[in-house]
Amino acid sequence: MRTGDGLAVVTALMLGAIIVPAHAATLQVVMENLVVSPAEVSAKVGDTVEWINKDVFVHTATARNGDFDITMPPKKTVTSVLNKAGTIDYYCRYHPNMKAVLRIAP
Ligand SMILES: [Cu+2]
Repeated sequence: MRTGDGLAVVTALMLGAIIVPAHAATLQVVMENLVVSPAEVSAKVGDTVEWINKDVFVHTATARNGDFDITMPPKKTVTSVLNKAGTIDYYCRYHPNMKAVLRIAP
């Protein structure tokens, strides 16, 4: 490889880092048999969470700090976009033993 080629590659990589926006991810949180899994999820602002309720009763993902309160009807999936950073403890209002943590990076 000539020196010029190497420089071009490095330049392309640098441009890529600047131009390509961070990909927003979609994460899945499953509620099944009264358990939230995974119990701890790391995400970023802009990511989408698919809240999947596999049980036959309603669940919620209720943030202790009030940042979100999502209701999942039985056997339904609800999506929400994370728009605020923070480490959020959340639980189900109907089954307070269902607890999990969502770490949202800025
Ligand atoms: Cu519940």
